[in-house]
Amino acid sequence: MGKEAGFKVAEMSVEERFERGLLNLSGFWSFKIDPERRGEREKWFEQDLPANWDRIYVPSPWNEQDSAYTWYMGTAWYSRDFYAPADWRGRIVALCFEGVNYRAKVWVNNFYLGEHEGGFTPFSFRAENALRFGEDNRVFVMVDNTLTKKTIPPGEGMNRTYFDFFHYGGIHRETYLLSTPRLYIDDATLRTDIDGVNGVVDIDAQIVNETGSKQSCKLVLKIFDGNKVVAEEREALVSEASSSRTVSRRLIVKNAKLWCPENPHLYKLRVTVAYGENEGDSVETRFGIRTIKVENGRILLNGRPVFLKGFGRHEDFPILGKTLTGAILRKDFGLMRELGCNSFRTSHYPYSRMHLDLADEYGFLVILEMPTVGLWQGVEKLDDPEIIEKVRRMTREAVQRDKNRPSVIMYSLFNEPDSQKEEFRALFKEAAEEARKNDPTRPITFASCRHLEDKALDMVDVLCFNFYYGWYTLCGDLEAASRTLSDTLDKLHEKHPDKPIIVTEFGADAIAGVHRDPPEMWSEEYQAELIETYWRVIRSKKYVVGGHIWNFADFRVGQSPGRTTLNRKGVFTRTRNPKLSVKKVRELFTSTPTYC
Ligand code: BDP
Repeated sequence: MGKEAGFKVAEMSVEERFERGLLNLSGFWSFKIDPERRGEREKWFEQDLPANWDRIYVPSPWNEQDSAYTWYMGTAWYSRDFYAPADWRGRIVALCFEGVNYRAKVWVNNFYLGEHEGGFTPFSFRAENALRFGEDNRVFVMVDNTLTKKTIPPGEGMNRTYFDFFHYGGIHRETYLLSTPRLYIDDATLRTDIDGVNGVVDIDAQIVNETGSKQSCKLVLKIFDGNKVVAEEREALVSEASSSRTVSRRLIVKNAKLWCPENPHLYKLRVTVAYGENEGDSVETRFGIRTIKVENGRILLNGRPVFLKGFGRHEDFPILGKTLTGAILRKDFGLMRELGCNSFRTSHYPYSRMHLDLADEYGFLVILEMPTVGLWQGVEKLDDPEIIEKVRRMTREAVQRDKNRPSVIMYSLFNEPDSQKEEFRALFKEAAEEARKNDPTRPITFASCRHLEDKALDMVDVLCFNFYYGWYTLCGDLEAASRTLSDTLDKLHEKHPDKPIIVTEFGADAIAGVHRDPPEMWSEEYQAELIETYWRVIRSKKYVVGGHIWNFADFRVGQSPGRTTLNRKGVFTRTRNPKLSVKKVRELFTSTPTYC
């Protein structure tokens, strides 16, 4: 029975939910490239907006919005005005960026707010002291996408990247202002476990008091299944002036519905802290109740061994560059589901929140990869303290963002590093320490192309390998490729018998419309045949627990003699039209069960 008409508002608890203020800054911004780097010296952030600045859409890289910017690498300025609501006065306000490639420096009303390096992880700056509430405000963002041997990923030019994807520049993910009261929840972390039929949810809520005085608070933790509260805890606590404290509690969800690919059931945790007359803050995080473990050479999801079938992907689409909109993502996930995929790797950087939201909702098993690709020719010294600091920080930022997602089952800390060198071990140790410190629950790995020469395989929980027999070596010879793949896998397994193996990359370029009988490299037939050949070997090895085809769709790259404007290893074209191999992949994936 629903609520009766006579239900009294007074019966609703005050602390139920407090809304945060959010102001989305998507839209057309003023834009000017600054190839001579005059802007900072000439203090462009102090000026009135000159009428001759161009317009650019945020969020989206600048490259494909106008051909004048396609190959631009350097500094560019963004600016716009926005109104700061009058009732935000007295609150905390952060200016948040979900992703800016690669460096950003930010000013609001001539105040310098700060800078950030790294294109694929979020950052924010406190802005309340710079803002004028109830008035218009002006923000300037200076973005620099210059590649060097010390950027991550590294490179020396748009066509001299140490990674194989196009180096887009600009504000490519959402930007917004967020306001909270002065006593707020800074973080809510949760870990889940299974106890018989019940779900165990361990929650750490971090409460920060910037009100200037001691506050008596009420903390409410609620877990929702749809609209229904299925577990809850309330308690009184005192928050000291200028304090930050973490409250850890365990909630039990009776008869829990476990999150898994065939039923990705999501719960919602709401953490509320109420204080004073009627003030407070609430945050919500979706989660799934599931466990992930690596045991006896298997990856266990909720105790059951799983087999990962899917793709290495990229965020790439014409004009939008790295900004995959909701409609494109929906299309991609629909295609992946049709093919029978249950998994993908965020090769080679953390994807957008929206991207991973759909993975949570559709039940994909995601290997979250860090932007640490190309750490070989690009970086002369793997033990350079500057590199170590950046690797650690980017790893921390990524793990912090995605630690509550059920879809993320593993962290890949590098793609194809110089792991045949002894020095790589020290760098891997740093990255692994950072990942485990921020999240001890998920297995870690990296994608190796050094195979039997690799010196760091003992340090990972799961072995991941990229193979290109039949493409970069043993060209055109799928029989030899099959034999070599099989032998190499067996030797790797012999060396590391306790660790499960995933083949994280294998594939061949196919130019849509090129056909050859018998199959030849670059033809659609050859791509389909290579995929089938690899899949046969992968499935014949008990210790191999997954295979990811490289790549889901063709993607843009820099100019080089080895690429015809795109990397064509997609089974779909860049605009998601199927190549011949799609039919084959559907056959192979749908006949491969998720549980092995
Ligand atoms: C692998 C890289 C990937 C490339 C792929 C290729 O991990 O980024 O796109 O080769 O050459 O080595 O297609």
